[in-house]
Amino acid sequence: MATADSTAKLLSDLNINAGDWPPNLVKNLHLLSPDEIELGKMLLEMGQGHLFQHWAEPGVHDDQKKAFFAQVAKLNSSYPGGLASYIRTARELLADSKSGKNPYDGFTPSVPTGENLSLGDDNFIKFEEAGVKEAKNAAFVLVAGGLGERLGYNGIKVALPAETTTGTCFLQLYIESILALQEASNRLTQGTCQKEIPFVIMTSDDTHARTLDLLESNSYFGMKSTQVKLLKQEKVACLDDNDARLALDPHNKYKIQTKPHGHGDVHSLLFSSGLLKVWHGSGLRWVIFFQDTNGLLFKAIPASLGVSATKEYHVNSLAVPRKAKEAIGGITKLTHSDGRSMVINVEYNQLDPLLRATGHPDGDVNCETGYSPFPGNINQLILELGPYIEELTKTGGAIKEFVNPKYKDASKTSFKSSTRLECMMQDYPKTLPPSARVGFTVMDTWLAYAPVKNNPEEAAKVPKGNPYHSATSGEMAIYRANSLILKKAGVQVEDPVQQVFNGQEVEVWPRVTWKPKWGMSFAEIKSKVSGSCSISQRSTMALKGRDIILEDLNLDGALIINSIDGAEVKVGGSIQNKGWLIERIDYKDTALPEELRIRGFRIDKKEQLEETYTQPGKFTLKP
Ligand code: UGB
Repeated sequence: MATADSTAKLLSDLNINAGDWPPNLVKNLHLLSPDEIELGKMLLEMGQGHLFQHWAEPGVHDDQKKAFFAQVAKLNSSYPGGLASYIRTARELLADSKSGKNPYDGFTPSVPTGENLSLGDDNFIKFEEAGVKEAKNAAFVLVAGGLGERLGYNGIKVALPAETTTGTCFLQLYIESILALQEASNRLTQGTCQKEIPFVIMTSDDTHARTLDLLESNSYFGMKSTQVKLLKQEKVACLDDNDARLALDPHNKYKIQTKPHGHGDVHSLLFSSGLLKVWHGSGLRWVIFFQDTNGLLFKAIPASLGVSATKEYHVNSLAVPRKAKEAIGGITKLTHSDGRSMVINVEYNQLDPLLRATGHPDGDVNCETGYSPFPGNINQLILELGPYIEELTKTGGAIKEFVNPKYKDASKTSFKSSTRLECMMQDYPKTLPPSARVGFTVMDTWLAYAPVKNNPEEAAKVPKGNPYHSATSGEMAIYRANSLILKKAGVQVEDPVQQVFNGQEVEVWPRVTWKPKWGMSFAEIKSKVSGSCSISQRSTMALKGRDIILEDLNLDGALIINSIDGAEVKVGGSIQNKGWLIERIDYKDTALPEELRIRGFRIDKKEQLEETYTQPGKFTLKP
């Protein structure tokens, strides 16, 4: 009786009419704290009474009832504006989706202005130098919360080897690249204080523990552990119908079903972490965002950062030439009839209809260059920190969301399975004022973009000529880029051969790799190559040290050099051995490790010349 009395008192204190509340919740009210009751009130006001329909009598499942409110509290606090705001936005977006509203209604697309760079020319070298100087004023942010369902790999993607010649995984490559940039930048600007570039990794429940473990078991790949921060994104509530009724987990009636919200979460997480203000206070000027499996990315970063600094871009999107209808978004200027305008990524499936609807009867087609005039978004962004903080202070980091329900039928009244709101980090400019300086930097695809996203079966189905975006193509792209860079620096690199692995035809160049500290910029690489050098197609070269000079080197086999900073090694002469061969393997052969199977080949290390230099000094390697 005491319970019924106290419940009645609680209800009257809270100004709640018991008749308005689900009886199952009222019965359990005395179990709840004032904060939990407030959350319950909010849920009921937002039309979520169904969540309590299955609640048991007090004394049964009480722990699960408390766990339910703990989850609601988390969902509420991790979303800008709280759950009520999430539900309101969901209703609006679901109504728009049902009515088929075009998100670009009233906007006319046009080609925006940006910078087109070509490796090694004067412009490129000028921007690259400016970028290396600026790098010590940058922070890097890797979005790595996605599991990569399309790749079907069992581990986290950043643990995958970017290439198997050295076995360097993506996370190691990224960390070593940031450290190399840090060193090059501090060296170039000869600052008295040696700045450390902060590195943030956005994880999710799917990736957090394994990312932390990868870092810890490898001593953070040489970075100070204090330089790295992990920010975990939370999932968002799933929606069962057009009224945005929250979905319950099919296996647990005291749990709201959740799904990933997308990489756009990175902005609100950075904002709420307080890091942006700390960075600003310590004089940083740029935040550079990147994705989990692009082994070429850091080849494009210095010059792109130079473009940002020189052109004072608030937002700079890295882009590659895009074939019309290719499955990457196009960077587009959108001008509204009311005068608003923005430069934004328009997803490829929306660009063609948008063009057709706005006076371009052929839609998304190539221009005289053989490419679409709209550059392809590779989702690496450079934001200027000051304006970024200003904008996030207004928005709290909330990014324009979208919803993509799979409807049961044309009436669009019910879904095949629950849906949720999603957001993308590249949609950040959508809320910017027209005065914001938004531009892009285009570089050749071979230099800047080779992600690992597709599993062998899917990659093999990609139409000929289109990128596979597989582990096979991602690794081969690294050898190709390094070979082409050396070629540009004056080395005679033999032409590639075509080979098929896992049903994908790829160019196989010499397997050339180097530690990022060997060469972060084209100018630096060029300065480390002299005389007449040549590398045959069947060769492998791994330069694992900073101060290695190639001089009159003729390589036909495998050459591996390990050296500490300060050991200056001049390598030349004719090096010939059986080398390292590429051996084809079948991805279905489960006796082999998954990270090899998904490439369709492994490296058979027959014979090599390997030298290690552990003392500072000047050395010559000339067989
Ligand atoms: N990611 C997260 O950190 N959290 C999430 O909730 C989801 C993803 P995908 P997607 O490179 O060509 C993007 O799945 O989303 C991370 C752009 O939107 O690899 O299909 C995840 O770990 C698209 O415009 O890519 O497409 C990964 O690092 C185009 O540019 C990153 O987000 C495309 O990438 C991307 O996730 C591309």
